[in-house]
Amino acid sequence: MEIRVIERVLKVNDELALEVRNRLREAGITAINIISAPGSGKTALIERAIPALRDKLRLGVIEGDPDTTRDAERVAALGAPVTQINTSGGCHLEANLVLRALDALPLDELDLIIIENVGNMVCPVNFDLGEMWRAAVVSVPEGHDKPAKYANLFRKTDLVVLNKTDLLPYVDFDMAVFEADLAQLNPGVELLRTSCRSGDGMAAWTAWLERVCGESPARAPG
Ligand SMILES: Nc1nc2c(ncn2[C@@H]2O[C@H](COP(=O)(O)OP(=O)(O)OP(=O)(O)O)[C@@H](O)[C@H]2O)c(=O)[nH]1
Ligand SMILES: [Mg+2]
Repeated sequence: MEIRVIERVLKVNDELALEVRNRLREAGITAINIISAPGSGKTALIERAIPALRDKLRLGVIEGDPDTTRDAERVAALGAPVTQINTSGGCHLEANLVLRALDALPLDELDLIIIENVGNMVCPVNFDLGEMWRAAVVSVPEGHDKPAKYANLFRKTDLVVLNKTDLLPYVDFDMAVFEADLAQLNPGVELLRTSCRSGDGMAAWTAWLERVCGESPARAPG
């Protein structure tokens, strides 16, 4: 019985995600869904991308959090259009929330929307938000075992960002195990090593954003 209920929720979500995707396509906008545990650096990566892309892409942001507008305030301080979704305790974003958030963004003035999901490595994975691309972020202090333990997220992502590499000297992070687990789960997945603190890998991160923006029309099936 419970399984049927969950299937129904996902079906409704998928229909609304299609509506989001169609609306974005009509507006010529690429959308990226960023998923990670709380505190991995999702907002920090967005903060780094905003000034770097300023003269190249028109970037808007949808922030998802259970409570507060703090992430939206960080993004707005850098001058990017942003809207905050509060899930009131909910552990993931759903397409109906994103659909409403689109109404609060100037779609005709944007090329790219980054959707920052609620900090959680499990719940957001099964909910299509209408995005064209997914990025999974994991940070060094969380440990090298995260891909293996949260396999579903790492199987279903286009990009993996390993953030906080500036902390590598201070924690026991086995890069070989991390890379081997990732290769097994998602062969050939792109991996970026970044530090929002030192700036390492930031050029590759913003280059990835630019590249997927260019590739999205070809990728999106009718
Ligand atoms: N040392 C270090 N700290 C970082 C780095 N990236 C982010 N942080 C810090 O990590 C903390 C969390 O960063 P956020 O960007 O807020 O993380 P988040 O994933 O958006 O967190 P939630 O929205 O709560 O899920 C902040 O104190 C950041 O300054 C990094 O590369 N190195
Ligand atoms: Mg955040």
